Amino acid sequence: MKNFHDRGIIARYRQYLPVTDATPVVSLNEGSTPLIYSPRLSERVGRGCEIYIKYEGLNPTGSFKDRGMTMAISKAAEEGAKAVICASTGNTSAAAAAYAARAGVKCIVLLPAGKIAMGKLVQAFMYGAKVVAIDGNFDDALRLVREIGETEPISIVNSINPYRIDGQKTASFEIIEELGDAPEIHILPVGNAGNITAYWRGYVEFHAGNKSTKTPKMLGFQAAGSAPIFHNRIIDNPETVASAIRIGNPASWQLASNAIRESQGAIDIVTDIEILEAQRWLANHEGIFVEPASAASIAGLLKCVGEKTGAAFPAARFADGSKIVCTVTGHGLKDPDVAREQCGAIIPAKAEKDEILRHIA
Ligand code: AN7
Repeated sequence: MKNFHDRGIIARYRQYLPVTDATPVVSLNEGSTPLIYSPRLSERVGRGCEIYIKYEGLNPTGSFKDRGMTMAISKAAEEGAKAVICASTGNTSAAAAAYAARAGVKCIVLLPAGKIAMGKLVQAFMYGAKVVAIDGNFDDALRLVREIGETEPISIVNSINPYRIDGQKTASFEIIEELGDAPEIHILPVGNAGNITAYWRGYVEFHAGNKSTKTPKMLGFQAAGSAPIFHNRIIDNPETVASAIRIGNPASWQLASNAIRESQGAIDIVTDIEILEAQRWLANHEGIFVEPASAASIAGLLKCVGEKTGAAFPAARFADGSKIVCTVTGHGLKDPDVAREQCGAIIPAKAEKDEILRHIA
């Protein structure tokens, strides 16, 4: 049998991950995503700063969750699990369903009814998961998953599963290898707060291993209507157009707070209007289409740069010539409905050259 696992994050970073020869590697060649230089964002920030976009939408299921899921499902398979379960705002369930399909284990996903972007919902079905939509939000779904995990022989693959964070930290390794060092600043959207925790762990590990000379300041952005860490209290009814980060009681709250504090970074908020503007701006100006939650990192950078925005980390604190990485976590095609609402009118025309030329003049 051919071994196709020479790609994927477990193959690339095996020595930094808790796997052994007994671990069956369940991979879809995730990771090694592009780090794209953004000339227009660099221009907007100015003072010689260089802005890079880590485009995680190019993972196999279209989001960064694949990095954690290759680990979580490989370990579940090693432990002989017959079924896995997760709560999700959509991307975790898509990744869990895909990797479970590949491992040949049953997958159950608990979703907040009516609050999952269409692309993610159809992914869970197509990969063959059992899809349960609860009459509640993500936080309710995660509580139920914890309760089910206590009594049933089903492995939990939410980021309370430590292997998830281990897999996701590999994005930092890639960035350090590509830039030749860690950036000065790293900006991320924050929902359940696992990813900012994971990136920080990756940066700290490579710094400790002398693979970088510094660690970045971690800047996290929550949606204004779903900002428990920013407000330092549980949000009972979180709301935002960025359904992926519609979370009121993040599982990795404390770890994320530690990452932000230890890195001398900051947590801040962006409004839905700022998120959608950033989403359109990035697609229009750099040709990078991301889902709304992902655009929170771009909206966040623009908030830092803007005047009188009250940013928690204003750009005056960026050192001249800083390298700044913004992670964009999921592909724009995940949420066609929110994107469609922002599109202009389609131009109807007869199939005639002259008429078309009149319309496009
Ligand atoms: C596109 O899929 O929580 O702060 O259940 O899908 O690590 O939670 C998704 C989160 C950012 C936030 N961007 O990351 C889920 C889920 C996108 C996301 C986040 C998510 P975390």
